[in-house]
Amino acid sequence: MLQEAKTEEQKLAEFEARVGRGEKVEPGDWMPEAYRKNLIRMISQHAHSEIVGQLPEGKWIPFAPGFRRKLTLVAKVQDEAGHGQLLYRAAETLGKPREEMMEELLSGKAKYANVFNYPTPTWADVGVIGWLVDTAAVVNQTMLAQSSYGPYARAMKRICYEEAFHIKQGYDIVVALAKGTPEQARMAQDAVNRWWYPTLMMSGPPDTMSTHSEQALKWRIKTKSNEQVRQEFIDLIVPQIRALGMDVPDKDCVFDETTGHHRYTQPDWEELRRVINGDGPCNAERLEQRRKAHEEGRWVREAMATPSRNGNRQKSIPVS
Ligand code: FAQ
Repeated sequence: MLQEAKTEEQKLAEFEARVGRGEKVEPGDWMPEAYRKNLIRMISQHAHSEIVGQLPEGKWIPFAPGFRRKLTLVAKVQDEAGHGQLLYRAAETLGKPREEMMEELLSGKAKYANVFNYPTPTWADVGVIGWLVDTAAVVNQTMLAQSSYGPYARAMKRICYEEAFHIKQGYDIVVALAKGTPEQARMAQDAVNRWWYPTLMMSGPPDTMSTHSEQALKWRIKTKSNEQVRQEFIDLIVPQIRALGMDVPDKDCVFDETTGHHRYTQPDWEELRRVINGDGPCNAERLEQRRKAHEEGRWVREAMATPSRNGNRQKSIPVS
């Protein structure tokens, strides 16, 4: 028993030494149970965010102004679906069945990014999601590309590459509006005003309120704290907003010469708590749409699971 306990201790010491040297942990490797659980929690929430994240912008596909805007928006939304697939696969390598993750999302038990529970009433929202939300996502994911868990870190590299295109498509929409008619410029400013605080909340609660950060940082699941990531995003985006002649919605957001960073007003953390626990403006609508899509896709899953005449499962969806 003592020997067994010692062996576990040795395994942990070896694991921590490996992670400390910056080596990657791979699916078959020994890992502490708490490391596995924290990763499953985070990666599955991330996967759900990509899937639900298709909805606020996806709504605008039929109304995109012109063929080229429609094409790029369709491509972006499809990319998010692909990111969800990559991330569910990464979580599966840790032993979590995909069906369980789906059930947790559809039953409302699972969390996903706060930001996708806000409405998109105008075309400017599509631009501002691509520009602001994807920039915040990329800042965080560039950090996560250094994660100690190999499959997650590798997925992040691919995802960041595609998200860089999303930022450009969002920025391009906002530039057109900001330099367009006064009404279009107002529409862009209004969208920035509405998305500012939800986007700041994306990086998670302040470090003192964060439950998982300490362990995640110790085992290099994350390599920066929530506040470091948020600050990096603000320092990057504020000059971009001002360069477009737009206002940063926080009047106290000023560059502080002594710290070399922008100061900013803290978001309403009680609002974050409410939104991620199911009580945001669009939570019910988003989950209802996901449940409907899941039901409508049932025949595809069943067709894929049905053995063909030669006894194999279908490898691709029949086209007729
Ligand atoms: N939203 O202890 P911490 C994207 C939860 S991808 C929802 O600080 P942690 C692409 C947290 O889960 C966006 N829940 O947690 C795209 C925990 O709950 P639990 C998604 C949040 O994990 C763009 C509790 O609060 N990105 O946008 C949030 O150390 C455009 C305590 O918090 C990722 O998921 C929040 N904002 O740090 C797609 C990246 N903040 O599990 C479509 C991976 C906190 O105890 C269109 N995840 N919570 O019940 C992460 O980096 C981290 O999980 C954080 C939170 C930073 C989100």
